[in-house]
Amino acid sequence: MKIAVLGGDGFVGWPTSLHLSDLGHEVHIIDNLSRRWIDTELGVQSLTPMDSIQERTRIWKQETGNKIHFHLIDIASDYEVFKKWLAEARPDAIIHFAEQRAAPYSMKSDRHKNYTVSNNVNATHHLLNAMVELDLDAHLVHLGTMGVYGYSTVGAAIPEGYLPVGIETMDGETVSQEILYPANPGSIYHMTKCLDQLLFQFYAKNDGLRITDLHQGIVWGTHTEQTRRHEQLINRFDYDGDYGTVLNRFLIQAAIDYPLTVHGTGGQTRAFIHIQDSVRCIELALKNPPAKGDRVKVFNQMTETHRVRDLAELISKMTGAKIAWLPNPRKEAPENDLVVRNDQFLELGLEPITLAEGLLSEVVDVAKKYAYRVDRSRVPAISAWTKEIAKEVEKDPEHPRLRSVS
Ligand code: NAD
Ligand code: USQ
Repeated sequence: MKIAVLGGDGFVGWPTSLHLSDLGHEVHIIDNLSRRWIDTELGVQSLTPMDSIQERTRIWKQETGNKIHFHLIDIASDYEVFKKWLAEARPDAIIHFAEQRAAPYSMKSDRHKNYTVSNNVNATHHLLNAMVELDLDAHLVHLGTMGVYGYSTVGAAIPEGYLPVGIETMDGETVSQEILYPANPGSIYHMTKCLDQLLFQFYAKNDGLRITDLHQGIVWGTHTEQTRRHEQLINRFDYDGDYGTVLNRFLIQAAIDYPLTVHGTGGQTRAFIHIQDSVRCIELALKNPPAKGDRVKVFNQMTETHRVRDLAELISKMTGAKIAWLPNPRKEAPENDLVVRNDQFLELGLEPITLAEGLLSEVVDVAKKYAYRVDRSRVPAISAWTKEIAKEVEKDPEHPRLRSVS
């Protein structure tokens, strides 16, 4: 297949591009490199030394003989350029990763909120709009988030996208319907993913676009089979307070002897998936497209759930790292349970990689190898969800340093 990977220079997009190229697909990465610019804005860099996208694709060609094409396009602001590219390339499938994906970055200031909404919503809408205009019957696979559901405990498993409901009619009868699970975003970033869901629902219904939305949990790890093949194919690894995600942050913190930064009581339960499973799930989704006229196909792309403090305790036991209990900069439930259905990927043959000491220590080894690149002052997460929380967090005499260490 000819596959366009929008956002293919990113943390999940790059290993996905390599995986698909390895399977023999013709891969075209489209990226505006905004993630690299945001590193510059924040004064941080990936833990791992990443080469330019041109250099990365050159090494891939040298190692495998396969060409990955790169096109520098901003799909949120260069609509005409993007449409022209789609019109000429006419890909069979499009994987859409190209959004601003960090919740803390999306909550930093009014400017960051505006940027996240306009970038993410325009990116998704431009893609859908252009596909209709060009009669492009490509299978669109979007990377969404578990965060569209919220993380509240209702005592029931979260279904894959749709919730069966009974509605009482005016005659007093009950009719059954399946509706999109009620959206309950916890940040501006997560809200844009909820808006994406509605855009998909409309374009599938109105124009018959074939769309799969993958509600993905937190991705951890760094290597995949292909990124291991050459030092210069290495994946990016974010550890800073805005882009680093919790488990990867704890692993790098353990490696540099920095107390593990647990927010609040660490009672938040979240869904997780290893990067190798993430790329495999995308392959499975590509092989199983919906038919024209079908509703949006939704998969929960996660393999296990964990409570944040349990992860911290596990890593602390494994590495001897201390745990720091910090004021939570986010507005989120201090404790929640989370049970998630993921039957569809399991039925399609996914064999989940679960949190095993071997894999965790492999990431700690990567972190130790590149520890010299870490700026410890960029580790604290200081982006606050509300002005009130910002005041509370700033009141802490040791802000942004650590408050209590156990
Ligand atoms: P990332 O920030 O590393 O990659 C996103 C890529 O998209 C970057 O290379 C960026 O330059 C590009 N991009 C952003 N806006 C663009 C635009 N307007 N035009 C062209 N390119 C643009 O993020 P990631 O971690 O690889 O996540 C990829 C997708 O998966 C995101 O949509 C994210 O919401 C979703 N996701 C990620 C995780 C995770 O834990 N990393 C979990 C669940 C879902
Ligand atoms: N947390 C800590 N300490 C830290 C960092 C985070 O306790 O140092 C806590 C947070 O308060 C939160 C939880 O860990 O309760 C998860 O935070 P995170 O930054 O790992 O994940 P999140 O903000 O939800 O976002 C990440 C990705 C996003 C994706 C989402 C999937 O950045 O793109 O959509 O995971 S999910 O969480 O399932 O919605």
